[in-house]
Amino acid sequence: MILVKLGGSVITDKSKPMTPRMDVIARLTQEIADSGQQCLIIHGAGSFGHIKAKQYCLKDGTSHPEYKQGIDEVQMDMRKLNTMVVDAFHAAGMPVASIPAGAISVFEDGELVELPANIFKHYFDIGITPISFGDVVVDRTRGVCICSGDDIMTYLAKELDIKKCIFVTSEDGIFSHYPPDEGESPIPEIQHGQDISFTSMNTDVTGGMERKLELIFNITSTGCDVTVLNGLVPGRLRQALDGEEVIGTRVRGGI
Ligand code: IP8
Repeated sequence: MILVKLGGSVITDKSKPMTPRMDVIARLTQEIADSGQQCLIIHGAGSFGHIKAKQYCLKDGTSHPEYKQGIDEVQMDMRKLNTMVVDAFHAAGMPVASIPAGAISVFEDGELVELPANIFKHYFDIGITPISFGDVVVDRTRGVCICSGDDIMTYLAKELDIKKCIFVTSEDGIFSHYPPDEGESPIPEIQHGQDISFTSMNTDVTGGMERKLELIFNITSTGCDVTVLNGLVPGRLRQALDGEEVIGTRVRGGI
């Protein structure tokens, strides 16, 4: 079982509200279908989630005067993006089951505490690819908060004892400084827990690369290997799914 995250910066144009990259979505879903690997898919929000989530301060709960409208809009926008991803899987000949985090997960003060992993496992066992995504979710402390696709990845990797995770991003891998220099190669391999001092980074509502590496270390702590690669380059996801060496950053699982 391979856990794959299709990052929001790959499947959407993050600089333009509600702008999907339909060609990239179609190609990545086809690469997954062609690999023949049984995967669990999570996707990010990109310009369908982060802009309004920030506008309505949904990460911090219900403090914004128009938070109800915010919850409604962001959940609806995320379902629109999810439908596009689901349609692309169908076009690639893969049956999928959409499982919105907002419908089944519970947070406490910004931490994911409940997500019925058995539902994902059940669909997987009967040959249907489960697909979830970053969402607005209930939070017992804050009222609501934002669940990142990365939170779902971390939770499921632990609960389902996953051995391989792939983060499909819009960059070649993890770099120690951002933005990377023209033609610079990513750090090819990072050991679990290795200290990387980032010199600058892009941030969005769920944090930047530093937070991502923290989450990745959470995953690798269970012995799972993580690969971060560039999904804008055709074939790289397929290579990683086939177990081939690929340009990217590999974070070794360590127990
Ligand atoms: O793009 C964020 O998910 P991510 C979800 O995986 C929302 O961080 C709704 C902003």
